[in-house]
Amino acid sequence: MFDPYNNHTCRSIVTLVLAILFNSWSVQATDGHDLWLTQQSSTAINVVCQARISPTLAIAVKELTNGWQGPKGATMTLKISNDNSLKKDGFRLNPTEVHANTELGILYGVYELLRRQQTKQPVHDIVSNPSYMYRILNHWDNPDGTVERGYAGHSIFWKGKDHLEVTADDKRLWRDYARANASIGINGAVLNNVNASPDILSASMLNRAAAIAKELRPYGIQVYLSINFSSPVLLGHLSTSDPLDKNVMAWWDTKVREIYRLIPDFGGFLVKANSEGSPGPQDYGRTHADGANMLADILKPYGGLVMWRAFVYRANDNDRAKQAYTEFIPLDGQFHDNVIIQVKNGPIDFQPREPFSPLFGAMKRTPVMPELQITQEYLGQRHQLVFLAPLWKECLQSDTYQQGPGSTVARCTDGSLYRHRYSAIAGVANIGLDQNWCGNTFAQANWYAFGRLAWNDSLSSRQIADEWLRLTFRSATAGFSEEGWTKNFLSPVRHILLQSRESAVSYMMPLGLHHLFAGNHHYGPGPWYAPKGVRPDWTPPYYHQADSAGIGFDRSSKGSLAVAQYHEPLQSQFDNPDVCPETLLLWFHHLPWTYRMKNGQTLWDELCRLYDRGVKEIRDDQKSWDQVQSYIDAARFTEVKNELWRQEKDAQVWKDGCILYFQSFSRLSLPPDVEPPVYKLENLMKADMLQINNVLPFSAEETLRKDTNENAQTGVPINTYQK
Ligand code: BDP
Repeated sequence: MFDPYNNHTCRSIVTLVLAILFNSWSVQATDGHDLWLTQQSSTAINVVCQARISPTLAIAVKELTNGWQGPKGATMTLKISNDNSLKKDGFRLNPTEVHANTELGILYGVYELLRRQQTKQPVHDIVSNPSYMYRILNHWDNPDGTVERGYAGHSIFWKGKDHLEVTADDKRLWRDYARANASIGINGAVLNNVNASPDILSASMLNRAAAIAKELRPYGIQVYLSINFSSPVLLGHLSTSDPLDKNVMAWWDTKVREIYRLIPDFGGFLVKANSEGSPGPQDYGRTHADGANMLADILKPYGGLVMWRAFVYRANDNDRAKQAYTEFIPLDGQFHDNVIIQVKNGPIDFQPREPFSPLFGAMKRTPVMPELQITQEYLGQRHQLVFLAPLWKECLQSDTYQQGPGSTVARCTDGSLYRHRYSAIAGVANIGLDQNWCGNTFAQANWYAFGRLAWNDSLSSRQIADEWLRLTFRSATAGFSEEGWTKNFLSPVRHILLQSRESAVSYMMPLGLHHLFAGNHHYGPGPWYAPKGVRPDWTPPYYHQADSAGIGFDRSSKGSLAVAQYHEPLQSQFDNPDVCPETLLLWFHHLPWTYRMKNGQTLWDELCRLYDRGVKEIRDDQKSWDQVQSYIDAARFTEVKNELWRQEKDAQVWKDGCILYFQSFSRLSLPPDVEPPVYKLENLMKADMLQINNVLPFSAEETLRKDTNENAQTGVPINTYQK
């Protein structure tokens, strides 16, 4: 007789059906568009607003009314005050009152109050001031609607020159975007790519920028534009863009007037100049300071800023990591006071791990703003779960020693140590037209983390992860007990988040290795990648320097001398492999394969073990994720499950590609506890590393070869294999 409980397949089906039913009854599905703003409330509240209701205050009242989780029928007073313990956007909060010196301060206070209610944190006499005055997203969006290094669909702002009309849908989307930003304290958006098209300053594009600004304004988001330094030539048809030329200045003057007529609270310009082939003042024998100051002087009467990027490097220099410092330090003190120098967190380029840029703290007479990358260009893009708060915290907490111990990057840039007029921080956005904005559910956590850290750079990664997880997932599981949810969902998923960046470093570039990508897509591994004609500093061998003697870039006093750009005691520490942090060892040193690590292992064995550990950690994540199935809706569960499946495969390719390639130099065998590779180096080297999914492991290759032979007549192409 058929006995369902003795039949394995049947038992699985019964379990699956029960799981689906249980899941669909108890967990509400969502498409992720609401981000971390998922809570709705039906608890009544009276809001007393002691100020004239403006669009911003109307939003504050609406948010409070819709999201209130406190006692039923409570009264909350919103009040403009004159409190000198509060900075411009700061607020004071207690269970019955939010007060601030500005309307925006009140809005931020309301969002904080609701966040505290939803994340079960106490609300009593809280004073909160932002760490940075300007908390800005940089969108690398092009006027044609594409997004450079964007992995979440097309631009939310631009659709091409022939689609500049503003629709009701556009406006709704921009308001949703503004609301999400305001809820985490972001107050600025650069609307276009740093590789700026001159068209952005055309009258028709400016009109659209003005329409965007109009929707963002009530939420306190100022708009900025990236400009092309050659705009006077390219758009204005002048014969030069020399910043000291009178006609050029007059052109910019007229353009800036036009912008402020359309956008009275326009924030200013972001400029990438003389970097990666972009035009700049050096094309005319002028300095970065000449270029930045010319624009700054024109913007100054309107209160506008110039954010001038220090991401500069030339081909054929002996060490790309040194160049920004070399070019900018001599200019310290020459910039006018509405110029801020925007510096990427590391000296090279948003790698999984870099030391902090030596410009932080070293530029003392010019404000410097950190530029972080939210879009995961070098960290698995939309396909890998990597929570970036730990990476950013590592940079912000690094001690530069520039003003004695405790001179962290955060304190050198947020106004605590250097009293400049302005302080700012930027994050390269991961936002696009995808329904959930960011390409995958967990990428939203990085947008959230950037905003929270820009507001409070002393928050821990764990605090941010906890908040985000609660805000994003808890309301859909109202039927689950607090205890069960915390134990079975919050803690394991928090662990996945907090470990994810270190896992990515392990399976991609441990021990200070960097830029090992197989080409400009910056996705899969290619330590071997060095096609003829490509600039050396755009190829991995320039960075890893592997040879039969060892591996790593010698930036010590015997090498490129990059260590000299750091303040003591870091300079001596980085210079000596015995005391250099092992996480940065191969960033600063070229060491023998048999070099002894602190744990007694050889460098080679340690490298292999770290690659191996990275892969295993993703497998652990997969197991943990499977356990949380009943706490999340089926769509998001499956989405993350699939991505983790892919991430494990990617990690394996990274591990095998790097270990096998480096082994061709080390000639050493893998330690016995490291799992042997499943790919062949020759196949990895031939494969398209943007499509890691198409690379075949050994066993699949064998099967395929057999199949293809058998099906020789049908002509099945080799790449039709599907796992
Ligand atoms: C690199 C990106 C490139 C950007 C550049 C920049 O690959 O697309 O234009 O940074 O920040 O990491 O200017």
